Amino acid sequence: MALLSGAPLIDRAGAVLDGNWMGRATKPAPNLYPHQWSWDSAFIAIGNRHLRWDRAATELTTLFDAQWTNGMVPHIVFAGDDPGYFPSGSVWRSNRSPHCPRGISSSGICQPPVHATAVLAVFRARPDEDGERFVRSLIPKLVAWHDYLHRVRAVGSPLIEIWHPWESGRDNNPEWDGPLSAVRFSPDEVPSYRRVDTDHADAGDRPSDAEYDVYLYLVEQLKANRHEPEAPQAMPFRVRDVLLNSILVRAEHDLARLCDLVGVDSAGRRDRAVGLAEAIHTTLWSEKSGLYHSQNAIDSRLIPARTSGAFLPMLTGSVEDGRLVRLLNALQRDFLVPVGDDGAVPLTIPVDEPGFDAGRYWRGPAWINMCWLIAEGLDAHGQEHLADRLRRGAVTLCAELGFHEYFDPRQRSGHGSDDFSWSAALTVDLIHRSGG
Ligand code: 9WN
Repeated sequence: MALLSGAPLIDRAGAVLDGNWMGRATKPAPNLYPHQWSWDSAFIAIGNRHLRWDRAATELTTLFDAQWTNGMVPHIVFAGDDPGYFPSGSVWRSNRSPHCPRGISSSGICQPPVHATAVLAVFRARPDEDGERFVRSLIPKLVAWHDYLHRVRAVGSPLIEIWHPWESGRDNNPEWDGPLSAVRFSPDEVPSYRRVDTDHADAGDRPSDAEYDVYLYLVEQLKANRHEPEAPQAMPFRVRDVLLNSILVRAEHDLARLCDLVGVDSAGRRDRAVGLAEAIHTTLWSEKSGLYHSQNAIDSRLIPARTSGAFLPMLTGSVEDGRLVRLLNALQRDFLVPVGDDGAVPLTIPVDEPGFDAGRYWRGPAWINMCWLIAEGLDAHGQEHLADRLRRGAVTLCAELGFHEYFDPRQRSGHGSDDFSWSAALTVDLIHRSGG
């Protein structure tokens, strides 16, 4: 499948990645996100491996240099106390945790673990001595990272919990509205603050002020617990995110592959992946909606919102046939918007879902990383034709409109930041892999 005539687009994508390079890592966007973000770095490395292999490897090494001693990989590694982003490192006070390495300023929460998948991709682009050295240096860190998730975040279930919407990577997705509305606090429990994201992006594309208040309240709760609560059951927001858990299944398999490649013992990793996949299939499937959902860990109920996260369990490679048919129908009927010749991209939520907002982030628009991830899951179930449609749609949007953070595919408009790194990087990956 040649996606498009790739060369000029790859050059433009490379220029975005070069422009956002900070010396040892890539910022997600020039102004809106001036630090290193965890899952962004994984997507960036997946693309940059085709252009600047050394940078792709350095990107991930830098991220894991900031790994906490308990294994957590922080969602932001701050490049100084840049006033252009809020909340900054001085708000997070990660040094309150005994686990945060000295001299590192980071947030105290994490993001979906795409990293083993990224390390495997980077290795495959250079399967020589350099590649092996890189893999060997990261395997113990990936093991510690996955172990942290199972040890600290699996509370009364094999499924991993998030304690802040930012940990999902899909911050103001409607899935979190219900659990967030149950978080009670008084205004004086949120220190006064000034948002700066709306200095760089249209306020209509960003979360509301009320959402920011809850985000900040949850940060204060985590800080009060020195970022690793002794009683996680008491955390006010606890969700078993369908996307994060599905990504971890794929990452466990990829970590086992990495271990096998360099002759390191991978005992138990595949069993762990299979066990987690089983928990996803048993707990997060709704026969009524014909979709997977996240679960509110506080009341054990599935969160009813229909979102593109519903398709991520395909990353396990083990969705049973009857369910697969229902997922594919829902994807094509309710989520996909046609783009160009035989391309399509999934909305974050269907147009008729309560809360749909075509331009507001994670409440409607299409994202390039979600196209990439869902296409991987489709491949894992023999649905290569549909996977290619998504890949073609993603590349077409970036070719036509530029490397925006997210897109309204119906109006053909770009939203959020321009020159967004993972849109550029994943476009490079999609074109390379298609032979374009
Ligand atoms: C908070 C950097 C990050 C992405 C997330 C995206 C957005 C941050 C924000 O930007 O979140 O982490 O300030 O809005 O939701 O997925 O990693 O690109």
